[in-house]
This record gives sequence, C-alpha cells and structure tokens, in this order.
Amino acid sequence: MKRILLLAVLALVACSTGNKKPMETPKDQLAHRLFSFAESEEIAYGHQDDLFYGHSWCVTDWENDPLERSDVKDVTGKYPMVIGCDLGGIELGDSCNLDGIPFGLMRKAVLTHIERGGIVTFSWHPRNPLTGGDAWDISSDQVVKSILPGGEKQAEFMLWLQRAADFIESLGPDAAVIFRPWHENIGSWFWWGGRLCTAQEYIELYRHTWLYFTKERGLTNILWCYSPNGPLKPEDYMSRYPGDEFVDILGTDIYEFVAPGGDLEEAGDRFYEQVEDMLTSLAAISYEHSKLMCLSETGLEGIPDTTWWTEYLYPAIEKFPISYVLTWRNAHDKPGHFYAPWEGFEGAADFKAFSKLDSIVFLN
Ligand code: BMA
Repeated sequence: MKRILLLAVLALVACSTGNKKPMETPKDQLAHRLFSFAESEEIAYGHQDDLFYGHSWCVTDWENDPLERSDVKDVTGKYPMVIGCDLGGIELGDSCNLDGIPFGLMRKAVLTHIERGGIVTFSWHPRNPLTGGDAWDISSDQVVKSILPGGEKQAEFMLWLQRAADFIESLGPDAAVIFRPWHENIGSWFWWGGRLCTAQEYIELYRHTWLYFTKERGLTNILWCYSPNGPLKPEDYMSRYPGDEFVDILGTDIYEFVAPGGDLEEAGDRFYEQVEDMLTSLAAISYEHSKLMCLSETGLEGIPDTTWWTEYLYPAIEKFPISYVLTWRNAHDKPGHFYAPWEGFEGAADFKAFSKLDSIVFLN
C-alpha cells in the first residue's frame, strides 16, 4: 500500500515540477511536506483548537500571551504538528468564533504555529443562511439551493464567503493552510448534509466556494480538503465529490462512540474496523486520483478507554499513507468534552506512549 502511494507521490511531484525546478510556492511546500509524511511512513498528529484553550484553562489576554500552553504539550512535551481552527461565526462578521475564540487570537495562533514549523487546517461551521439558525439547523432542505446562483440568499451568502476569504487572506500569502469546508456532508446533521440538498447542489456549493476563493480572490495558499463523515462505501464517498480540480486532500471524519454503559472493547473494535475499511477505500481512491489523504477528525469523547491511543487508534491508522490524524477539541467549559489527554488525566500515559512512536510526528 505504502509503496503504491510512493509511486503516486513521485508521479505527482514530477508532474507539478515538469522536471524543472520552479520556485516552490508556500502551498507547494505544504503539499510536499504532507506528501513527505506519507512517503516516509509517518503520520502527523493534530488537535483542534490546541493553542486557544485546554481542559481547564483558556487564553484570555491573547495579545500579550506567547501562546505556549497546550494540553498536548503539557502531557507530551511537544505541540501537535497540526492545529485545527474553526471559522464558524466569521460569516456574520462576529469578533469571536462559535466557541468563543477571538478571530484576532486565531490569526495570531495560526501565524505563530506556522512560524514554529506547524501545519494549520480550517473547518467552518457557518450559521444557516436561510433560517438564521446554526450549522446544525436542518429544518429546511432548501438552504443550499437558496444560496446558489439564482437563489434568494445568494447575495448574502457571497458576503459570507467574502468574510471567510478575508480572514484567510489576512494571514498573508506565505501562510499556506488546509481548508475543508462543507465537511461531514454525507450524514444529515448540517444544513449542507446528504438529505438536505441534492448531490448536484452540494457539488455546486463546494465548487462555488473554491472558485470564489481561488479565481475571484486569488487565494492560492490553500490546500482544499474534502472530508465526508465515514465510514462509507467508496461509491458513497465519491457520490458528492466536487472533482479533482477542486480537491487536494481526501479526508474523512470518523469517531468512536460508546453508548452509556456500553462495552469499551466492543466500541474500540468497531472503531478499528470502520477506520480500517474507510482508509483502505480512501487509499485506493487517493491513488487513483493522485491525492493526499488524512483522517481529518477523530476521537473518543472523554477517552474512557485508557489504552485507546496505542491499542485502537494507532493500529487502525498505522498501515495507511495518511498525512495526518486530528483529534477534536478539549473544551474548557464542558468538562467531559475533550479528545486529547491533559495534565493529570489518568489516561495520559498512553497518549505519551503514542507520542513517542517513531511514525507519529509532533512538533518539537
Ligand atoms: C462540535 C462540538 C461543539 C463545537 C463544534 C464546533 O463537535 O465540539 O461544542 O461548537 O464542534 O467547534
């Protein structure tokens, strides 16, 4: 599997350089870094909102804060290589995102993390442009239609795209980032989800976003990630694929769920199988389409299984050429809502062991 990917990688690098040695753009450099993880059988570790807050702390005076605290670093001594940030709220011109993070802090953290040698990925949970509800408001199946050309909310939505693009532009042309809008789109929990729009509408939404950012705004420092919720059969994964021109990275979001009082081993085994199945399909698709791949979101809320990292997550991903794996956020205001250990957490030792594995890459 890895050998197959390596050939794909080399073919892609050769195509993009045309055997000459043009100046590498920041986006090319980021792509090559992500390729090089896969090529050397390494997987970068990522954590959502890592520098903004942790299980029991939160950056307050962000303008003067060096942003050196991280739950991941508290436990392992190293930052995650990838940090995830969410743009939800930017569309309304809010000063903070949907989880209370000032966009000024986000910009500072992104630039600080890139300066330290890290990688940044953005998700976006925008509000519902038709109903005024949040991203999870699925009361209407007309929302996507309403924001596409000819729709009643199109002009307003263009302003939303403009504000999101303004933020990414404000990072500067040297800050290449990953952007994965309209994620988890096969499930039906966001207004852009599977039962809430047709495949054609979804594809238009994604392409429209790409075209606006890339062609109208000239933002060429973005690697675009398509990240449906998994596990899925390959044909379902591809059923709303925007097309090779619009996507650089194939991702998927898969969480482990344990029913209250449920059996941890059973849940862990199920998660292992789901990740293995999905990544097997994704590896074949990424080879066929010459794309990078990642596990764009994962985790077990509250990590009740103290060997989750080394006994379930690592075995499930280690044989696949994913460039990175990202676990979700450690909320500071919801005690049980965390996906990475923090200092003092009883399951921290296993995460520490995970961080020491040769093939898992953190940021020193
Ligand atoms: C969800 C939860 C929410 C949060 C949202 C966007 O998975 O963590 O609390 O608001 O992501 O970050």
